[in-house]
Amino acid sequence: MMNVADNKKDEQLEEYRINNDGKKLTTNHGVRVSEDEHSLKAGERGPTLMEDFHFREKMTHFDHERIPERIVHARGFGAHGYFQVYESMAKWTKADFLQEPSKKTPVFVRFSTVAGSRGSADSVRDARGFATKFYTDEGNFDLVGNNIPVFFIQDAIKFPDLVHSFKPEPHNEMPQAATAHDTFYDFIVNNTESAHMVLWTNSDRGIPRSYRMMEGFGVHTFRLVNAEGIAHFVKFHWKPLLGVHSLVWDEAQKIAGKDPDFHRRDLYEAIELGNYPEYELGIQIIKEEDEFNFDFDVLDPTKIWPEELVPVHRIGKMTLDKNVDNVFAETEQAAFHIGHVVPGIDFTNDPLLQGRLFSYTDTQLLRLGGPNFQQIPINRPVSPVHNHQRDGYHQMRIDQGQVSYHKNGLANNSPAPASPEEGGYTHYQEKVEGHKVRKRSDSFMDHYSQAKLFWNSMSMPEKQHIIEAFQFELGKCLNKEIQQQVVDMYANVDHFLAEQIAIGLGLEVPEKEKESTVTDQSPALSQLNTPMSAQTRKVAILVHNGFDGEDLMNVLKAFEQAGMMAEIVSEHQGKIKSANGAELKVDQTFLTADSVLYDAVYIATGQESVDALKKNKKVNEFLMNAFNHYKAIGAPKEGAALMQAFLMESEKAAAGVITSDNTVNIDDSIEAFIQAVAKHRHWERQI
Ligand code: HDD
Repeated sequence: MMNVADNKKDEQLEEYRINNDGKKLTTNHGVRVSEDEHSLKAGERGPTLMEDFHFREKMTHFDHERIPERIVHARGFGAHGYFQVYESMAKWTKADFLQEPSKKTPVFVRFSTVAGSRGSADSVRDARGFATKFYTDEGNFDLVGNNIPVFFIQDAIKFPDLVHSFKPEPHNEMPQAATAHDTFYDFIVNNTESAHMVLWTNSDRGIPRSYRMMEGFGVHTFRLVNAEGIAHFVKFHWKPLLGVHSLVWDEAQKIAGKDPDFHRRDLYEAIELGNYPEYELGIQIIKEEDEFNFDFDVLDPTKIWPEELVPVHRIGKMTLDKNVDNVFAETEQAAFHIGHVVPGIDFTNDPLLQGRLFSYTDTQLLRLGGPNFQQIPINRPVSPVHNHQRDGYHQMRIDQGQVSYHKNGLANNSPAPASPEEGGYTHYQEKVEGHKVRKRSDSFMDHYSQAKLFWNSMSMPEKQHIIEAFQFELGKCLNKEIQQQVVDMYANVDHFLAEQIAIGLGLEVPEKEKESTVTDQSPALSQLNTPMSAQTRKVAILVHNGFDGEDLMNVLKAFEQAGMMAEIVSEHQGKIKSANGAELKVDQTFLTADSVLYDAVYIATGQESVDALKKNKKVNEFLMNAFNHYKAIGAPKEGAALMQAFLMESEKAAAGVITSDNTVNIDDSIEAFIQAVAKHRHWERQI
């Protein structure tokens, strides 16, 4: 972890941290309280007295403890960290935090789901928010992105409609945190610019394995501007070093019940254990003069710039190394705004971006109760703030002096505007002229080509998941016409996709002629082409009394060396004994754990242990789910017997199930198992 002296934001937050250990209880006015269990009454059985200021204050504060949740991205989880650039980006931008590799810029990241309310489950099908606040020496830069590089709509004026359509339906407030309902798909078929993004949300991207294994995208085209005033179009990416990986849908649904906090727990635990999540910042650059040289409009937020066409330069790395001390104070009160930019980073005329520039401050005024939300510790920049803005609810500053206006003579015109050389922000001088119109450019009208590009780029298992996701989502729609309209809409993308959805729902298969003619692929879009690693993967070791102690010690050592995390799962908590009488502490039982909460399962060796596991119905369910969710299963020696029922199916079914006979050296099977874990899932079983 970056030490405090190294991190200006942490140093600043330290001033606000309160340690209550060993302290005396007081009111908010600092008066010590002598009693906190009984309100002040007129007689032991008498009425409570108004003069009980401690009761009144405690109750009033409690009554006011909630603030409105975010209208979107209500459920989120944040962490602190830092960012370092690999080499100076001076040729593209003058942004100070992108110049010096030795400079560590503090960051705060909040990950979120979009549709669900604050108490909803983490593993729902949805886009994920990926919002980063860089506390730079020149002020805060917020990169408020998602884990999907495109958006549903092209113009911000449609955002309230989009959100109303995916939120629970107003007449019965169902369903929670899900797009599988009529109003959402009614919106989609009537706003076909969404075709591309809906393909992404119904792909594996909609159910990430972990916030640590998820890409992030700024989505919009921004500008980088260098010291000479030369601008380039830019798109921002976050690339997780652990690769991009997802759950399977059945698993995601089960997790929503078994552990609704699955993603926040995963992030929290990883950071506590020192497995700091790392993401590289990538940029794609297009020269201003090349603006019209592509078959997409660079201002259209429903389009990607295929990486094979416009390469992603990895320019630096972000490390998340500290959990928050207080979720409400930090994560809930964090206020991101796409308009928070620093010199060297500027906007474009993307109509979605332009509208967002209004919405974010507006929403904080309500949510955080007034215009001084920038002074809340998590939002405060580490650079100095001096201006003539005054007063308002919850003003924390005591600005001194007689003068609160510009220009002034009484205070020598201070604080005074800074020249560009002194770090003053100057807007890129783009020439704009035009008629006032409520219109969209024709160059935004191709809604299907990139959806087809995405589809073409998927591997077979990924395509199968998309088909099943549509069958599920539309299967939950009550209106048959809407279902058919979605199928007809996707016939414009890919006929096979539309046909498969139609078959699953008993609908009419549309004609083939409509299908997009795009044949290109972008391999970078398939998650199977991202890094695979066993590091930080969580394994359940199923074990019972009578296990082979020596084998298990070797297994635990090997897992640790591979950077994996193991939990001992058994029938009851407390301790179990090996065949030789060695004791082992149990972490979870078959009641508290479930295979959906692990990346892989390992059956410990030892005849007595395996025999006991065999008799347990829950073990069978554990293994069946792990198998059906394509996870690596280690079942060497006696454990192989537990896998017989699954392995009889076919050779493909055996993929990722590591067995061995009793004579084999355990080390070989451990190594094979670790490699199987690194593959994330064994999709061969699907076919
Ligand atoms: Fe937004 C929150 C991302 C379009 C209006 N948005 C919000 C958050 C993220 C995004 C990650 C949560 C920030 C946090 O953790 O506090 N939003 C996006 C992306 C978009 C997008 C990637 C498209 C490229 N958003 C968008 C539009 C509008 C908004 C078009 C309105 C014109 N977004 C909001 C908001 C929120 C918000 C209502 C709710 C809470 C908040 O801002 O602070 O203002």
